[in-house]
Amino acid sequence: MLVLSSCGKANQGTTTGALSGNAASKVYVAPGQYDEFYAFMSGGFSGQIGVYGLPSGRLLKVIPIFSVDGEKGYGFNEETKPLLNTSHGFIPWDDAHHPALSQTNGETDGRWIFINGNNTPRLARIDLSTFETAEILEIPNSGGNHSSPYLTQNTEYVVAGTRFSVPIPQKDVAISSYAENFKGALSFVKVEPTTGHMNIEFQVLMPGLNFDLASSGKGPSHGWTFFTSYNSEMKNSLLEVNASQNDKDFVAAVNWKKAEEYLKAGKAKDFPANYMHNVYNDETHSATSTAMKSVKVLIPSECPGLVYLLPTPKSPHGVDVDPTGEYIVCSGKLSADITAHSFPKMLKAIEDKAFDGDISGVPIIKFESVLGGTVKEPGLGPLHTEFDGKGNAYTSFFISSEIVKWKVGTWEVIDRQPTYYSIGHLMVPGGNSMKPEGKYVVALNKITKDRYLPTGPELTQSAQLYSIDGDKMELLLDFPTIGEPHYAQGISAEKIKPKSKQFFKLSENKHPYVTPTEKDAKVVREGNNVHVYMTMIRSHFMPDNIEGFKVGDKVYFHVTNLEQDFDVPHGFAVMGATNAELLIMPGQTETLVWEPKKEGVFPLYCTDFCSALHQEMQGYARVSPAGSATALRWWLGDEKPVQ
Ligand code: K7E
Ligand code: CUA
Repeated sequence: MLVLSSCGKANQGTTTGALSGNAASKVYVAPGQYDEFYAFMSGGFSGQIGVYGLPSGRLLKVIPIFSVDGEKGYGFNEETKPLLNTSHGFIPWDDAHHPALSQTNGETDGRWIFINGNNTPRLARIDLSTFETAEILEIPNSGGNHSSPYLTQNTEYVVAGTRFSVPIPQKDVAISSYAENFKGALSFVKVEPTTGHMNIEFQVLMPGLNFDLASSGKGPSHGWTFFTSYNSEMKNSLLEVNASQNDKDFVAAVNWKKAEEYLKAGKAKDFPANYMHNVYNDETHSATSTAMKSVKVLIPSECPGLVYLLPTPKSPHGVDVDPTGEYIVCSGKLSADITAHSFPKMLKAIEDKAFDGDISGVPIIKFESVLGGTVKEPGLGPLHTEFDGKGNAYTSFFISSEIVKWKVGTWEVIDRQPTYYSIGHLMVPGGNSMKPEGKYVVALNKITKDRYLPTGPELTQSAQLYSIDGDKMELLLDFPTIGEPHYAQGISAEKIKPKSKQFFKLSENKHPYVTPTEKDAKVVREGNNVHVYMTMIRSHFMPDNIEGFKVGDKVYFHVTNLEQDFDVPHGFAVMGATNAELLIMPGQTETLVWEPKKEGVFPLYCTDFCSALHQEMQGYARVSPAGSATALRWWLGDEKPVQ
């Protein structure tokens, strides 16, 4: 029996020695020069994406998605709060594993990046012109959105397969009734081609398996999506042992083009479901939440040809379709081999009805009829595979802590390199698309041990960069990452850089509380709510002094950044606010709510060093006791107040 743990060998001498003399020059990006690639790495339990440059490994930005971020006010300002609404209420955190760049004709196009939220099942879309979260969609009938987003070759769909099967619809039942009551939903989320807006088109109601990872077909296999699963034993306790009994589990192959036919033919059932759809609008600079009430569900036993099960050895984890779309590469995490299913053989087996029974009406294809090839004993604990577009595959091995390079079709191992330590996913830029960009493979490691200076019990997470230009992989660089990187995506900088937004046009700002010029600045009381229409520009606020707030008021600072230039955000903070700062981009309006609890005079100031007179960018808010007669008045840089 294999033990799932790191070999964790402390072996620094060897690895330093393994670096060839010119490794440093291969990752050196001279001051003022740009990196060749963007790398987007999931933050795992940080709920974010870290954006790095390759080959330097320099951190460029952290994009907050499922987790609040005080640095940017994300999830604290009124405009972004709705993005984190769910049917369970406001949730300021999630666990994000798999970023997926949008694709056109099987090639990354640099428009959006999607990522899954595991814990409270969600899918997010990030706009790559602003590098900000643009949309979050909750996934109902799901528990642990792990096999997601794994989009199709023209971004027709992003998918969301449930890791934990759950009662559908949710209800109060005995956990021991797992086998009869629990089901696994595979969701297909349609992406509107111009706006990117997501919408759950349909769910496939599967037996109670644990769906783990996914990969959508390409070229000839376009129209299908493949999901690995484990726990074909359908157990609900001690899965470590109980779900490792069967020699083979399954890959579920879903024909989504067929599903579209069934939808058109009215075969889908409307299931009640509660989930939130949250969309950020670049014109109002604000997000809205919509409560959704039902989903369309397809039941495989009523829809022949919709889904098949491919037996796959030893609790498969990763599934990765190669760039030609012919092979479906599966990594049985307890297997010593890598199994590749053949898509053409699968079609033939379906035609010949080469089945080995079924589960809940889903036919099981005979293993021998679908097997395309096996990489024999390449290592221990295979997890994930990426491709380089030259016919080579790179598979990560968690237990033996290495990357193994092998040839698609001949199944021979060509090279192996150790990772430090315990690699999970790996990433080649474009390595999951039809047009991999190659050049590098990045190892995303689970354990760092002795690779960095210690920082108490928690060590940094880490990535390693290898060159794959030659026959042999070459380790070039270690660099720390934010959170726990699971999967990552890489893309040529040229596909994103020219489209990057520099500022928002003030003339297009449709925020309901925009203050377009300093002359429009004002303070308006509506009962206990006080709305401050404030502007900011180097280096002052309008108004900067305000009197007449009272204990018990709810003060809304609606702050508009009037700058119309690149890289001039201003920050806004007020003493005693129980949330975070605002960090406002040029042309944008954001709102901070302040509920003063004490009387006194409290400073407010700009938090982002914006000019030589940044320290002068400040003001005061005077708070009087509840019920006092202090008049509401404010100063627009004059001696005389407005009131
Ligand atoms: Cu293998 Cu969540 Cu993609 Cu991590 S999963 S390793
Ligand atoms: Cu504005 Cu500092």
